[in-house]
Amino acid sequence: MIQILDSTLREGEQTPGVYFSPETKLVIAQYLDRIGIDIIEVGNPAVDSDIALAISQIAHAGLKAKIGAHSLCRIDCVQKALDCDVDFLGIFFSVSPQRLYRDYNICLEKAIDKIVEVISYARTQKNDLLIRYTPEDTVRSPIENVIAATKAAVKAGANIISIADTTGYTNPFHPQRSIYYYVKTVKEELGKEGLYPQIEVHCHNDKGLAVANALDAYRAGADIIDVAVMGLGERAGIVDLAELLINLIDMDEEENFWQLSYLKDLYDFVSEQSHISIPPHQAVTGKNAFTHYAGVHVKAVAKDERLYQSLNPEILGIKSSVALGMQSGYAAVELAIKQIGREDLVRNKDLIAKILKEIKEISKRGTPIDIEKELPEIIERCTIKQLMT
Ligand code: HCA
Ligand code: CU
Repeated sequence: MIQILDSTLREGEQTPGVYFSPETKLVIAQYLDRIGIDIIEVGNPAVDSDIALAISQIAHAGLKAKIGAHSLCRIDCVQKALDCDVDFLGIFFSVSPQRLYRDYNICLEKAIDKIVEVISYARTQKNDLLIRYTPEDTVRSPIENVIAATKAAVKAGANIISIADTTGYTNPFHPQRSIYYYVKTVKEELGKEGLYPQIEVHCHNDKGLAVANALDAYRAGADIIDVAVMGLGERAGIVDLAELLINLIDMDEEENFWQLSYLKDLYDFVSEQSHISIPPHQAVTGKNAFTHYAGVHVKAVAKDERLYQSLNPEILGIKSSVALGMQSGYAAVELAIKQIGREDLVRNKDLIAKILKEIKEISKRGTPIDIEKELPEIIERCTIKQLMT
């Protein structure tokens, strides 16, 4: 069964301007745990003492999820993470020629020695620690380098290998530039030596393909997929938690293992704490994700919602709704009137026509009409007009 690693607290906090206090991090971790997330990556304790405190508090909070820290490929950093009592440790070090020669200034052999040394150290410190090794920028690294480094990492004690699309480079349509290819090849090559680590994938959204690539990796046999609430992260962020889960449960072979009804509260909380609003048309979690507007649509969904919905909002604990404005027809006005408890007016066709006319006029201001607040006022004005004619 696929596992989900949420990195809202680590990658998500790499969104410019975002800071989650240790208290906020704990609340987010509790929501993630209730949803059924398998691994929560909290952060790199070497970055700040607040992050170390948050990791330690969450690791001792009695959650079902495994709690993880992120670490540079250095023994002092690994030790800081171990001091927080984590179940999971992610160590990253790139083996792409561009990073080796233009950034780290070492050759591949030396890099592998370092990776082996640090992973071996972590393994000797904690026997049941889940150790992930990520050759950062995996998909822009020659596959031979990736295979050499990951083989050595697993032999040194890593249980998980992550294929990172650090720059959102992959595309399911390019055979050798797809995450599918990297997942399949690493699995096959390591398998030839009797090495069977779990395969994780970390997909950035630079070209808007993060979720598509994550599903491509799943198709290739990935075991763990990284996500963040609202897809937060460096630059264009990573895979959005809600979008991924909805696609996984949509596949016939995958059952719904997650408590999706907590998503809305979690997203509202993260949006508030990050000071980043959720676009209204955002898939799954946007305010309009299940709102129907144009006349033809509303008339159809009044009969059966599935005519314009491929998802059932009830699995998210929410109901679909209608919006009112220029595009509306009679069906929308009738539904909205019922929604505010004025079924008594539905048969008054002349009044409905007046209300619709006024709604269309108001919509020209270019902001949404608040049904609960504005519709009663519109009804009152139109009722007076009707009495006067
Ligand atoms: C980073 C880069 C990273 C690391 C992923 C990992 C990436 O911010 O450190 O360690 O598995 O995208 O490669 O997020
Ligand atoms: Cu990343």
